[in-house]
Amino acid sequence: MFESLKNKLKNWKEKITSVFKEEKTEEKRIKEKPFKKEKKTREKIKKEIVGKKEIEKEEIYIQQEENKKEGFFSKFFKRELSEEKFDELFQEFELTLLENNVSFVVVQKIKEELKKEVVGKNDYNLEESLKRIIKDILIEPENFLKKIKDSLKNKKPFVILFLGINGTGKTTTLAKIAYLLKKNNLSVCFAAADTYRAASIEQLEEHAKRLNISLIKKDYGVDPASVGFEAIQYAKKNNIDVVLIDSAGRLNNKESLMNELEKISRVNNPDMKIFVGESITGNDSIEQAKAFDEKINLTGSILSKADVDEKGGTILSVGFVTKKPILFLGTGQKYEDLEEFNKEKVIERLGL
Ligand SMILES: Nc1nc2c(ncn2[C@@H]2O[C@H](COP(=O)(O)OP(=O)(O)OP(=O)(O)O)[C@@H](O)[C@H]2O)c(=O)[nH]1
Ligand SMILES: [Mg+2]
Repeated sequence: MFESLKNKLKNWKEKITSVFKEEKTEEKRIKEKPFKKEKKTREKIKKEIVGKKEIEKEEIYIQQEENKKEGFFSKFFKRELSEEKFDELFQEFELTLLENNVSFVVVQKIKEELKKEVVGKNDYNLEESLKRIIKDILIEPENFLKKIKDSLKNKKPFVILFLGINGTGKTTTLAKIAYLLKKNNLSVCFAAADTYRAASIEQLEEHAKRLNISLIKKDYGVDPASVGFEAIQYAKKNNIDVVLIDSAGRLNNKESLMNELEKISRVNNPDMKIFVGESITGNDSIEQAKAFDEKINLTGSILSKADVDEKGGTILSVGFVTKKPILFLGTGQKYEDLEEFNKEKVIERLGL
């Protein structure tokens, strides 16, 4: 996971650090040398010139020359990394970040913050700065199970709607969540509200069987909002804690399908609306999350297929762009392959 971005980050950190070291060495060398030279000249002049007035004149002259030189060196070298140099070095890094699925706004944010920390500073710790900046960009989610358990004290069932475009892993992720909830002693039922895609109901039925969970289904082609509604009624009657509503994949630019999703949300009033996107898709996932959030106000996202994501940029960007946390990462095809999102873990994976 994240190998590509991790390696690129490492290379860039080394590069910028070596530029910093070179400038420091150069500064030391130049600062020491000219003053030794000036001292020598001064002694020589003192010996050569006779008469107090002349010596005073020369003293002033030499002092002026020294000041001039010191001014020049300090101006140049006290700014360890000039803004121009930083921009030049960042340009390459910017490309790397974009190539690794980091969204443009996040790249600009990193640039702006990093600039504040390193340009014109005598000393800086690039690694620490990058770590802090990325940590600030990521959003730590609330504890998922605690949130559900707290809510159940006041209202039952807790309803979660899964949504997103086609084939991102919505149904698989829903089943993984069911497995997690059951493991934590919460009862669950499924609403087969993808009444559109062929075999979608049978797919969910298979998970229901394996996990020993009740499934509420209707025919293909019926209003998906009504399936959610029935499942909630079933849960109320049977004292079930959590209803998980599957939904059909839909493109965020298809207005009628987005309106249908809004209806599912309005009718069933879910406690959580979770966008399931692929972590490998990059900017597309980020744009989709934004569009779904604008339409139905997401609780957060789950990014699937993080196990095959070499880049990691989507994971860095989705939260920042939607201002909603990533709740989990999907890390494989088994029920256990769901990892609670954790800032520290992401930072660690990036080698920071
Ligand atoms: N490697 C990997 N594969 C995953 C992950 N999550 C889901 N998949 C696979 O992605 C494929 C699509 O998963 P589904 O759960 O059917 O996706 P969906 O969003 O419900 O698809 P539609 O209902 O057709 O829109 C399946 O082959 C899953 O096994 C994951 O975290 N890692
Ligand atoms: Mg599905």
